[in-house]
Amino acid sequence: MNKRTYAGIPEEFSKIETSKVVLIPVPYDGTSTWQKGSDKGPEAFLQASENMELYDIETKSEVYKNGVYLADAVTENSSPEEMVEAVRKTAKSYIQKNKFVTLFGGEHSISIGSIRAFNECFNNLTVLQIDAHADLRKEYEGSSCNHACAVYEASQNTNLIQVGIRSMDIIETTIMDEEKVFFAHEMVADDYWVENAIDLMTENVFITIDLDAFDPSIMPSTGTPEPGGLLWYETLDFLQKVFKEKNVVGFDIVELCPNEKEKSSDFLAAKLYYKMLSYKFENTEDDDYENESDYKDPNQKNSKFQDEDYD
Ligand SMILES: [Mn+2]
Repeated sequence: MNKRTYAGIPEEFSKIETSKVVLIPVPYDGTSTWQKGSDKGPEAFLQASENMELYDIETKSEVYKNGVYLADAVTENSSPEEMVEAVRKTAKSYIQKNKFVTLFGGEHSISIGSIRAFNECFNNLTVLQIDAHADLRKEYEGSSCNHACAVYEASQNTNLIQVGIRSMDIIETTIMDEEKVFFAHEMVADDYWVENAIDLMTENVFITIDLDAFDPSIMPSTGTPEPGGLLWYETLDFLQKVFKEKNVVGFDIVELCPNEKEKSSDFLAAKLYYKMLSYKFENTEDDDYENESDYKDPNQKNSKFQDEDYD
């Protein structure tokens, strides 16, 4: 039997040796507090991806031809701490192979592991968190690896930028750096939040997207939906600018909590993932081979992926 490939792409584009992208599924839902089910997220995401058309109209590209290797899922779930460590190790092993590493959760606690891996491999890392919730608790329900603590560590040892936030506990105000937070209620009235957010970023950026950042009208299948969220095109516009102006070193997408009767959320997640790859590799396909050598090398920690000739 043939091995399953991401989005059903041909085997020639799915081999580890030649793929520029690695996708690591992390079907973990050990600490969620309200609706369970984000452990089913990766499977729903992969199924939706298999039913998605692979030509991206906007970037006029077929990004899958850069190769996307579907890694074995990280299934460690003996404890939140062990899961985080397994995610860190797995992600780091592929970063060290010079792959563009992406992860799909699972609940948001998996990002503690992804962020650790990227922070170990890249200098002056910015973590861009797009999320409805602040996730800044130092500890929750006896663990520092709870989903409510997803970016506490990042707030202490990376340049954390928070976008779309509209729910938090008062205790988190003592940790939050409001200068680097874009609250949803302020974003609606601010024409400059995109530029302002990008101005706060260092060169190397890891993006963590909690799907509950999106408005529940377009993303209902998530564990803790919050009204007043981001819409599709404003989010894509922001992401495209980040990919263009910064060296995005990897990303994760979390908290898809699939619902049998509501498949559009699965498709949003699938399309979002593919859009982000399309933005990452925009400009590399139609041009000549020179661009190959521009591909980021984690050993050149501050190298920029695309620096000129962008239009
Ligand atoms: Mn979150």
